[in-house]
Amino acid sequence: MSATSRERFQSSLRRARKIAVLTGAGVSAESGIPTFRGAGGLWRRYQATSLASPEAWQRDPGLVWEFYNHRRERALGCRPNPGHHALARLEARFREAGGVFTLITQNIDGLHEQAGARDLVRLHGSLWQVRCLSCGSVTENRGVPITPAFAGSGSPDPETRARRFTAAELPHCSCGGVQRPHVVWFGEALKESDLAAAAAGVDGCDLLLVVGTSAVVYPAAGFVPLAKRHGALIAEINVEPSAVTSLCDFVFTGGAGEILPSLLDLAPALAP
Ligand code: BJW
Ligand code: ZN
Repeated sequence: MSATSRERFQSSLRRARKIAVLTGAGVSAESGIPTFRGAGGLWRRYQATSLASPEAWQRDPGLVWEFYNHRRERALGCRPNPGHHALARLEARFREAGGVFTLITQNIDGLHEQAGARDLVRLHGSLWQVRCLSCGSVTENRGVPITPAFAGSGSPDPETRARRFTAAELPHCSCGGVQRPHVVWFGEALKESDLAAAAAGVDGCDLLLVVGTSAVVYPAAGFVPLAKRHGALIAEINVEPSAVTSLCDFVFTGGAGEILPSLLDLAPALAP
């Protein structure tokens, strides 16, 4: 990272009145949550659509729950890293100074919330919420295992043919309906109000930070060209180039947990 690039970025940060941040799995990598694609990514071991899809749910809901139960188990012991904390501090400081700040995340792990993020748009739902397929109610559920049948089930094997879990062993709502993870799978629509909140945050922003995302999944990735078209400066923080690197005015290469505190905390006080 050259000093010039950092200084130019920080001067843009100082002048900004409206900031949006789009985060992906990479921001949580240093907390111990695996990313989806790339080295150590989840999708290297499981086909992207084999478990996080409506088709997989239709085929074998127990296998899908085994996958999410395993991820909940892993995420339970994970804490926000310095990158999550730096973003939460920037939000607090920027708001105090009268700026508009929107954090848009594709992550479902809850680590931004744990770090103190306030104005957060969770585009792909939450690992810690379940939705009833009968009455539609969404409830917080932090239980690990998700039901006693999933205790010690570990990492699922999509190659396994035999169904391991019966319908009765899946989580159920008080109305009797089966509950599914409250997350957005491929081919499913994102919540309109979340899309509207994200679009409002990006619309007219001076600066968009794109942190730890491969930017290949839509509509989330579309917020980057949208911000660019509206004249925002774009800064990327990632360990490697993404699908939107060519649109970026600033590219900071490295781990979010290392780069974000040094980049954001050194910026002089904002004065919108
Ligand atoms: C670090 C780091 C460190 C590592 N520091 N960095 C337009 C064009 C083409 C296709 C489409 C389109 N519009 C829609 C589509 C289809 C589809 C899609 O986008 N497909 C593409 C893959 C081609 N989109 C959808 O289906 C969406 N739905 C939709 O559009 O519905 C339309 C509709 C309307 C009306 C009715 C019905 C339908 C839904 C997308 C849902 C995505 N869901 C998932 C799973 C969520 C639940 C779960 O977690 O299980 O979301 S898939 C997965 O990908 C997850 C993530 O949020 C998402 C993005 O991944 P992310 O965060 O970018 O992670 P990685 O692993 O890809 O990247 C990690 C990055 O971190 C890398 O760059 C590393 O280098 C970096 N990194 N360590 C900083 N320490
Ligand atoms: Zn119900």
